Amino acid sequence: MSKVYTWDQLFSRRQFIKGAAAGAALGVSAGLGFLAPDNMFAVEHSALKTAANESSELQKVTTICEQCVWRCGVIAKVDNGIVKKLEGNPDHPNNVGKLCPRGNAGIETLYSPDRIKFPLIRAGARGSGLWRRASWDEALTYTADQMKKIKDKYGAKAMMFNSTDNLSQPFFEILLKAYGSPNYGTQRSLCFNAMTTGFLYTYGVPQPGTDYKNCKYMIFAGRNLAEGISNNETQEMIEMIARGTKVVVLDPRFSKTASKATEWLPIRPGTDSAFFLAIINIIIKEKLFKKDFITTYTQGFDDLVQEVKDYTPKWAEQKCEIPAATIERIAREFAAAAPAAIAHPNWRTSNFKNSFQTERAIAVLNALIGNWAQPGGLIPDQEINTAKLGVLSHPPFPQAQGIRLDGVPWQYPLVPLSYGVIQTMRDNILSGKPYEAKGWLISRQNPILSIPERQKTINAFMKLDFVAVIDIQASDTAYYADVILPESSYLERYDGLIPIGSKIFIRQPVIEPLYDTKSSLMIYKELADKLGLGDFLPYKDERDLLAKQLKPFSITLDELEKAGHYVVPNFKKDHSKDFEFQTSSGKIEISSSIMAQMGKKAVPAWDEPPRPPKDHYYLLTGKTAQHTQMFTQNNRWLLEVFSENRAWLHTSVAAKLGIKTDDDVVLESDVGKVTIKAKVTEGIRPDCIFMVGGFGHVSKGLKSAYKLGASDSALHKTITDPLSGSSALSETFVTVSKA
Ligand SMILES: Nc1nc2c(c(=O)[nH]1)N[C@H]1C(S)=C(S)[C@@H](COP(=O)(O)OP(=O)(O)OC[C@H]3O[C@@H](n4cnc5c(=O)[nH]c(N)nc54)[C@H](O)[C@@H]3O)O[C@H]1N2
Ligand SMILES: Nc1nc2c(c(=O)[nH]1)N[C@H]1C(S)=C(S)[C@@H](COP(=O)(O)OP(=O)(O)OC[C@H]3O[C@@H](n4cnc5c(=O)[nH]c(N)nc54)[C@H](O)[C@@H]3O)O[C@H]1N2
Ligand code: SF4
Ligand SMILES: [Mo]
Repeated sequence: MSKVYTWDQLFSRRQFIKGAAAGAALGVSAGLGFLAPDNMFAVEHSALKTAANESSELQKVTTICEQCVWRCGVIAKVDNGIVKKLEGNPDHPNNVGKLCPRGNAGIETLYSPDRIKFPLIRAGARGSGLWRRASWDEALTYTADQMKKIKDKYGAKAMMFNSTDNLSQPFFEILLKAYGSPNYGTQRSLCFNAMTTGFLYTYGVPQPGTDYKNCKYMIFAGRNLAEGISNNETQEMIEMIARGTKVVVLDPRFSKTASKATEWLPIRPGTDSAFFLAIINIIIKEKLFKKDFITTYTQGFDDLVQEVKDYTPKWAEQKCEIPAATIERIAREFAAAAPAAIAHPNWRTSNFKNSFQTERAIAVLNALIGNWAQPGGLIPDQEINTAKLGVLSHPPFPQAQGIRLDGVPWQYPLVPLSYGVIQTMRDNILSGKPYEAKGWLISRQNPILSIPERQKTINAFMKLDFVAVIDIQASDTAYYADVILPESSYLERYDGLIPIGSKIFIRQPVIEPLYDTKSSLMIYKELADKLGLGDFLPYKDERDLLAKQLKPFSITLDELEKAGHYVVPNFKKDHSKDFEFQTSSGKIEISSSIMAQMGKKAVPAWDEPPRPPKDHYYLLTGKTAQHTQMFTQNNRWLLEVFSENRAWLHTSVAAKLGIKTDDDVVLESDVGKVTIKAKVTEGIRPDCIFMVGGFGHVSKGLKSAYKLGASDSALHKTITDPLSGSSALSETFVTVSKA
C-alpha cells in the first residue's frame, strides 16, 4: 500500500520545493507532479505584467467561464502553454465582452497550489485529513465496487446522487437514472425554489426573462444584481438606471443595488408579500389593471378581489414597515408605466417559509398589468427558441425503485423532481426514515457549507458507508469524502455544448491539464463502464460526444473550436406559443388549480412570518461581487479584494453593545455559535445582522480559506417552506455580543 499523507504533507511547501528544484519555474515538477506555490505567485504576477504590454503572438482560445454558474464567454490568451489573461467574449450574450472580478481571477483557480492533483483515497478516519494517492483505475474501481455493493445489499435507492447546476449535469443525471436511484439532490431548494415554483404554478414557466432594455419601472425584492451578479443582466440593470428607469429596491440592507436605485425601502424581513398584496389592493381598488388581458388570459381574478380587500396600505405598513403613502404612490406609478413595468421575479426572495406566497403575489401582480410578452415586461420561456443539439441514444432506464429521501413528492407535492429538497434529504439520512441511506456521490457541490446547520450535515456524512466527491479542490465536502475524484479545471477541459438561442458555444481546454485530472464527462463515463452501465453514456471521449451533439449542424468540431461559437443559419424565433400557458387550466392562474385541489388557499394570501424574540436579530445572508458561493474563498486574487466576511450591524446596536468595526463579535443561534469581525454601518435595519455566505471553511486542504471569516451555515436553522421546499435562510435569529 502506498504512503499515507495529511493534507499538509500532500501539498506542503517542502514537497513543492523538492519538485521545483527539478528546475521548472512553472510546469509539472519531476517527481510529484506538483507546482511550487512560491513560483506560482511569481508567474501569476508576471503574467499580469505581460498582459499590460501584450504581444499579438499570444494564442487566443475561446471558451466558457466556470467561476460561477452564469457561463460567460471567455477569450483566453495563452503564451507557450501558460494562461496569461482572460477576457470577455464580445460575441457571447451572457456577458457581451465583460468578465466580472471572479471571472478575471480564473487564472488563480487554475494555478492554485491547493488544486487536487490526482485521485485520493481516504487513509484515516473520515474527516481526519489522511489520504493516499491512487491511480484513476484504482479510484474508479473502488468507487464502482462500493456503489455495486450498496445496490446489491440495500437497493439502488440507498445511493444518493448530488450535483449543482453545471454543463455536464445532464450526463450525471444519465448516470443516476442508469444506476436506478430515485435520490437526486441539487442546490435549488437552497436557492430559488420559491421563485421557480411560484411562477411555474402561475404561468407554467419556472423562470421567465425580464426585458430590462425597454423597462420603465422596476421593483426588486431582495434581488441585488450589482453583487449577486448575472453578468449581462447586471450590465443591463446599470444601463437601465442610467437611462432613467425608475428602480425600487426592497431590502432590509443598503445593498449595492439599493445604492444605485431611485428608491431604497428597508423592508422588514419576510414581509415582502404584505407590500405586494397592498400594491395589488390599490391596483384593484383604483381599477388600474388591464381588464382585457385579465379576461382573456387569466383565471381567478374575482377570488383575488375578495382576498385582497383587507390588505390595505395601512394594514401593510404595520407588517412591512413601509409607509402606506409610499406603497400607494408606488402602486400608481407602477401601473402607469404598464406594460413596461416589472415586479422582478427575483432569485433569493426565497428566504422565508412564506416565500411561495410572496412569489405568487409577485407573479400575479405582473399579470394584473398585462406585461407578459410585452416590451419592457416579462419574457416567456426561451427554451423553445433554442437550437436543439444532437442526442445520444441509449438503452431504456430501469424503473427507479422506492420513494425519495427528500420528500418529493410525498411530502412536497408542488416541488418538481428535478429541483428536490436537499435539506430534507440530509435530515432523512440522519433519521434513517423512510429508509437508511448508505452512499453519496457528489459532483460540483458543497453541501457541508451550503445546507443549513453545518454540524448536522457533517453528522450525516459520518453516518454513511461511502462518500465519493468530484471537485477541483479540497472543498469542505471533499474533505469528508472517502474518495476524491479530481476534475480538471474549466480552463483544461471540455464540457457538453451550450446552445443559447440561435448560437452554440463550446467550452474547450485552453491548455493541457496540469495534473492527473479528468473532465467530469470522462469521470462519469469511466465510472459507468466500471458499473457495467457504459451503454448509457455512449461516447469514447469528450470530442466524440461533442461531435455527436454537433451532428444536426453544418459545422465540424475543429471549426467550432477555432470559431468559439456557431450561429445556426435561418434560425427564427417562434412566438406562436407565447400565450399558451402550460398550467392545469391553460390560463395564467391568479387562482391556482393545484392549490385548490390540495384544499389550500388558491390566491396569494398573507402568511405571518415570525419576529425575533427580545435581544435577537434576523440573520440575513447574501452575495458579494468578489466571491462565488462556498467556492472562491480560497482564491488568493479574490482574497486581495475581499479578504473575509464581516457581520454588518447597525450603528445604534453597535453603540448599545460597545462594538466597533473590526471588533470580534460572537453570533449565536439555536443551533450554533461563531466569532466574526464586525462591520458597523447605517446601511442595515437595526433589527438585522447580515453576513456574506461562504466563509468559515473547515477543510484544511483550503490553505488560504481555512477558518477565514465565519460560516452562516453553522448558525442557520433548517426551516423549509412546505409548499416550494425552499430553505428559509432568513428565519434564523441570533444574539450578538462582543467577543
Ligand atoms: N458575485 C456573485 N454573484 C452571484 C453569486 C455569487 O455567489 N457571487 N451567486 C449566484 C446565485 S447562485 C444566486 S442564487 C444569485 C443570488 O442573487 P440575489 O438574490 O440577488 O442575491 P443575495 O445576496 O443572495 O440576496 C439578495 C438580498 O436579499 C436581501 N434579503 C434577505 N432577506 C430578505 C427579505 O426578507 N426581503 C427582502 N426584500 N430582501 C431580503 C439580502 O439583504 C440581500 O441583499 O447570485 C448569483 N450571482
Ligand atoms: N449559509 C448560506 N447557505 C447558502 C447560501 C448562502 O448565501 N448562505 N446560498 C445558497 C445558494 S443561492 C446556492 S445556489 C447554494 C450553492 O450551493 P452549492 O452548489 O453546494 O455550493 P457551491 O459553493 O456553488 O459548490 C460548488 C462546489 O463545486 C466546486 N467546483 C468549482 N469548480 C468546479 C469544477 O470545475 N468542477 C468540479 N467538479 N467542482 C468544481 C467547488 O469547489 C465547490 O465545492 O448554496 C445555498 N446555501
Ligand atoms: S458572472 Fe463572472 S464568474 Fe460568473 S461566469 Fe460570468 S465572468 Fe464568470
Ligand atoms: Mo443560488
